[in-house]
Amino acid sequence: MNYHPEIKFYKCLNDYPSRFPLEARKGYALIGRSNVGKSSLINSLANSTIARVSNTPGKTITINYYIVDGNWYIIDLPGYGYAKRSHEIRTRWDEIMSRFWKNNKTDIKGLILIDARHIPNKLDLDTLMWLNDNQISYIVVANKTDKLNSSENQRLNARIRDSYGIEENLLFKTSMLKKTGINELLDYMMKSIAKTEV
Ligand SMILES: Nc1nc2c(ncn2[C@@H]2O[C@H](COP(=O)(O)OP(=O)(O)OP(=O)(O)O)[C@@H](O)[C@H]2O)c(=O)[nH]1
Ligand SMILES: [Mg+2]
Repeated sequence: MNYHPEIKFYKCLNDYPSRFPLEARKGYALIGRSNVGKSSLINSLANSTIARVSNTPGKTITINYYIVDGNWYIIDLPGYGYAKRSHEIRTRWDEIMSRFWKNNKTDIKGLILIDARHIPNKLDLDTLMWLNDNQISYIVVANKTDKLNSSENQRLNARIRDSYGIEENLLFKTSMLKKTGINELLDYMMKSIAKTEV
């Protein structure tokens, strides 16, 4: 499959859920550490440069909504865990995230994007636990697989399955650099959105 949906920038929000758009009812929100490739993923899915990619971690500090084929969202959430951010910004990030999920009357699933090279740290595990506690369903996408050698690549599935406790069918491996794994991921997302009833 080499289908690319029409993905358009929809809205940028930097504040509270009273202003969160509710026009479309479903979607995926990208959750991940800064610099893991969230914006790159949006560009790869769209096959065009619509999201800003940067070498400066923490660039995306707003909530960016993209609308896919006119009826569901991909939401680029601010990357978490950028060490240089102040405590105050970090607290605000937590608050925005918890309001985002709690007040969203739409059916938004999580797409946890991780760096394939790294094992989860406390922040990752806390985020995971928070999603579980709040019954938000999610998939895990291990990106930057181009940075792994072949034996690391072979061990990747088992490593992620063990550290994230996720079923294999909810685990995807991608490289935005080499453009691998994107079709499989997109295919899954489109099917799961089609099945979502809201
Ligand atoms: N080698 C490699 N580099 C990647 C890949 N995906 C993204 N990058 C690079 O990683 C850097 C960060 O990418 P972004 O897409 O801006 O990451 P982000 O998660 O949106 O970052 P924030 O918005 O800061 O949270 C950029 O230099 C990308 O080119 C990949 O699969 N392989
Ligand atoms: Mg970004």
